[in-house]
Amino acid sequence: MTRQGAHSTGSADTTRILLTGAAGRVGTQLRPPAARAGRTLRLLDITAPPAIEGTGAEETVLASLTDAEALLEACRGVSAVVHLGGQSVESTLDDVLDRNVRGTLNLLQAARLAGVPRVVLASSTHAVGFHRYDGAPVAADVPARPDTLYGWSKAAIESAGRLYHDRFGMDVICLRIGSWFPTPVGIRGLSTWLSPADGHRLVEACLSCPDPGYRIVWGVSRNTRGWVSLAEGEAIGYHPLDDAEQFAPEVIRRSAAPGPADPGAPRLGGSWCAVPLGRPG
Ligand code: 15L
Repeated sequence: MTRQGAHSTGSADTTRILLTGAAGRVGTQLRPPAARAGRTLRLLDITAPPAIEGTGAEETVLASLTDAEALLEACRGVSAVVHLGGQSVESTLDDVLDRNVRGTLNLLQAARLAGVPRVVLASSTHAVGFHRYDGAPVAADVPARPDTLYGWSKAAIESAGRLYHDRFGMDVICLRIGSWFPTPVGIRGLSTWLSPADGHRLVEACLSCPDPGYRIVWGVSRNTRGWVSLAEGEAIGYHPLDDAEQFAPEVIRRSAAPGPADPGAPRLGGSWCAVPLGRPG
């Protein structure tokens, strides 16, 4: 393995973290719990992150993932990057290429040049959305089976992380995030939910575990109806505590009865497997 610019530390330095997509829904949820004494969050987004309560030391960088110079400056002096930025739903090929594929490659390159040893990448269930749950938890190492152009771009992001790990020894953890919302959305959400508290637990595990190397880890809570393996997350110290089941009666009451569209084992991507490809969501 060649180590240039970035290297695996084995340590768990979390004093200055670059958070991309910091003005987004998940980034905003993460800021207060990620605050801690002795840590500075460097928030990067194209729009100013909102002022919210409960945050700690923060710095703001207004920059696009397409701006390689700005990304390099943003990566200087940080101990890790948590990359949430980019396109978060289905969109045109240009959108997913620019915001997710090029944006992530730009960020990985900036992190490498700045000597950042660890990068956490937000991937998604939709990178493997065509896999079915047949009763056995789906492992994190199943091959890519994207359900959308967006999902394909997330598979590309995982693969870009692998490239930077193999070439430069950077620690890269890809989070196959399920559905990170305050409460589960719809019947599928009872299986794919990631509570905000567990999302924070997951990110902290990624930041603090020693020598992760390259990994893909599912980002879901400990859902009674869960479809995916928690073993890969537990191996890095992610022990989810929440379960969507507490919301099941209400979710089921509000949801229409399941139709005949997907009569067999459910596909992980749910209805995303049938959305028009490339149509902005
Ligand atoms: C995702 O990847 C999306 O970013 C998010 O908005 C949710 O829709 C989630 O997947 C999901 O599958 O629920």
